[in-house]
Amino acid sequence: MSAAAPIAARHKNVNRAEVCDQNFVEFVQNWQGSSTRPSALDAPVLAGSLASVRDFVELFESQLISRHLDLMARVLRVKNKVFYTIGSSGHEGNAMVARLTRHTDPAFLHYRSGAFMAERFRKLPGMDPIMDSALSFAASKDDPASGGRHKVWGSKPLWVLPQTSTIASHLPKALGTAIAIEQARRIGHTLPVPADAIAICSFGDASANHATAQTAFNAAAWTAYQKLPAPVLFVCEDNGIGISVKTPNDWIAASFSGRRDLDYFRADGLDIAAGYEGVARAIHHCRTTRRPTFLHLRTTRIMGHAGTDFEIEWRSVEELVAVEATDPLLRSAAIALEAGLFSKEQLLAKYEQIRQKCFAAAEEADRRPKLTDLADVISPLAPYHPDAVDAEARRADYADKRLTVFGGEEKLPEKLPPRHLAIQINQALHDLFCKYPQALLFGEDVAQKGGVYTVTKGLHKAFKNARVFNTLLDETIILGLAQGFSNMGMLPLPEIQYLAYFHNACDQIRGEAASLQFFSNGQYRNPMVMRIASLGYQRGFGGHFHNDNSITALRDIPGLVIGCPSRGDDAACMLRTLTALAAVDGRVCAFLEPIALYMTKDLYAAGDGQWQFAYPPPSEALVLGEPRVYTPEAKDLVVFTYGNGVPMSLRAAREIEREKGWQVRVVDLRWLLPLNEAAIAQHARECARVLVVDEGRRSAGVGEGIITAIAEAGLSARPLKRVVGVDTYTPLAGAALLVLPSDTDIVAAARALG
Ligand SMILES: Cc1ncc(C[n+]2csc(CCOP(=O)(O)OP(=O)(O)O)c2C)c(N)n1
Ligand SMILES: [Mg+2]
Repeated sequence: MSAAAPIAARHKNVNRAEVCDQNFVEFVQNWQGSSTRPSALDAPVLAGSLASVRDFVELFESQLISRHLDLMARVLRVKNKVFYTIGSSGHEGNAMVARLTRHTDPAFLHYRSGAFMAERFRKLPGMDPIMDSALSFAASKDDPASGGRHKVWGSKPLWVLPQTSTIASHLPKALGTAIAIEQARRIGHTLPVPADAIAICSFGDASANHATAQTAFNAAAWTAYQKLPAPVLFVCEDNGIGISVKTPNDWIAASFSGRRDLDYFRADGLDIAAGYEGVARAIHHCRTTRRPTFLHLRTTRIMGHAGTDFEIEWRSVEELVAVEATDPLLRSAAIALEAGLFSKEQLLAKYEQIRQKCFAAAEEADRRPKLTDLADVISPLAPYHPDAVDAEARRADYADKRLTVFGGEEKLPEKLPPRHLAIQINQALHDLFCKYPQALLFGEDVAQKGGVYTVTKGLHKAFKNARVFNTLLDETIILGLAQGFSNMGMLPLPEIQYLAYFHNACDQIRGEAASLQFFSNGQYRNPMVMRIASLGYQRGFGGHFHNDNSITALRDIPGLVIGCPSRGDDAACMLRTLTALAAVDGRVCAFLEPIALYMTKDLYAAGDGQWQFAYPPPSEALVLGEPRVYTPEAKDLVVFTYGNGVPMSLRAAREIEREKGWQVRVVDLRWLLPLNEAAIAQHARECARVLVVDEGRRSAGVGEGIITAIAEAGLSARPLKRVVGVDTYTPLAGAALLVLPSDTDIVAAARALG
């Protein structure tokens, strides 16, 4: 039997939260060291420390608040009064980062940032860290951060933007925010924070390995390498473990201390007296040099990953005891006693007093209202003020600017002959850039080249590099930048080069951008209009990755708006509506531009020019959800479609009319999310037969939504058929057309309707 066995036996059923709690009490009770006389508030707390007595006393209190919130959560979770137990114990040194930064430095926090939060609460008068946090733990509707939607660290007045649980996903937007702070000056934009603000973002040591984290480090360094400012403070809270997987010894230092253009600092987060200087140096460096800064903060993890993690089941007791001995609160207690700031009794009394406050707040939070109404839950998700959006979309008070940009009255696009989709998107973007001085367009190859399909040609020349610029080749960063710019009040129009390449960055929209209004109870918003070159039919060219027709990954993102034009005049109007939705309601929007229609000029026959349209003057816009209906008086057959399906269906309609003598109505939905179910039902009701032409994939595509809307309207008895893409990747060359709907497929399906 090993010597450890008796210890193990003793600890078998012991609750580690109680152990840590008891450790603190016993540590203070048993403390034998001598005390010096308390020094003046401004004097170093211990000889040689950069932290003053005042700094230390307040930081220690923040640490204790954080600790007792954790302990409270463990106790009240089992009584169903608290719904979250991932704690901050062992990480309380992060309070130093809060103390040495400002409440106007936007912060994107790790879930173990309780002490940072408690300390940041000091920055504004009249705020209550304990009650506010307790309300979030209790999922109360009164939670000032998320309105009871999640346990988050967040605060509008304190510039803490609530984060999701997806580790590392907040690093790109933190970098984006830092870059936005600097970009504002270059475009004359008034920032909501001081010009010398920095963006702070904290994360764990295991998270530092994540692709999303690594791309943010790389992009920060890529920026600094070009001598461009990027004042982001990456705080790696290194506790040496991620749930149960140990980080190799010294991995964080080894991996980050020598990285080019990512300036590395380290500090001991387990010891305020010793660690304060390192934290201060890192923050000073970041603020004054405006360079990306990596602060490696030593922490430890006390009480396991979460309340559900019984470490004793997978880790030896000796190891747990050793970890618990590194508890930073024991070190803070020692400093407090050594510096004579508290007697043992005073310290224990303080400890108990904070415990009482946390429990009292939690009990009070438990009595506060919960979210009990569905409408309440989703109210911040997709705000929509139709009148204001419409007025904003039609606002055309930039006539002088457009005269300059387009080069005179006779060159205004609405005075020119009808044009095709790519040109009209380009003209609409020029108009929007005149309208919104805070609009930015960025992505891969969008600047001098004007994009792969020249859709953004001329914008860089007209609006210069500060507003139209190439990014590095990474979609996650492009979308992180977009969030950062909108966090700082700008209007980003990020471009994703191809729909296939949206998917590898999808989480930045799905998990992050689209969820911000929800998890912040509408207090924060990151409006944007993301343009994506999309869909198939490039005449057999390009293969799958340039012809991706999968809309599914976008379709179920809550709160997202998706527009998909089939013709240039609609595209121009839709872009106005989307930017208005972003500006008025803070919406995250996706604009799927059908590549194969970019240059399409003809509809029925080569040279007929029937797919070119007059440019709508800037006072025209579209109402969200409103479809375009061709032959609205037709009643024999209605075809629901969008994108490439529209010209195909119009051609097929002519054939069906000829063959069957039917009148065919074609409905271009234009808006794919939210789907206008009422309009779909109305048109289906008015027509004898229904055809759905969906160039997306069969499974979970738009067509399913259309058919569901029809069925739910009680119209399932209507003869109905769907022409839809096959569930496959798109092959190269002519074989591509085998997997996508064609004109003849549409005619054949209509024929089969009787
Ligand atoms: C993208 C993603 N993958 C997995 C998880 C599940 N998960 C939550 S925390 C965690 C470990 C994180 O460890 P670390 O970054 O060291 O932070 P710590 O909890 O140690 O502070 C994992 C795997 C997650 N939240 N997000
Ligand atoms: Mg860790």
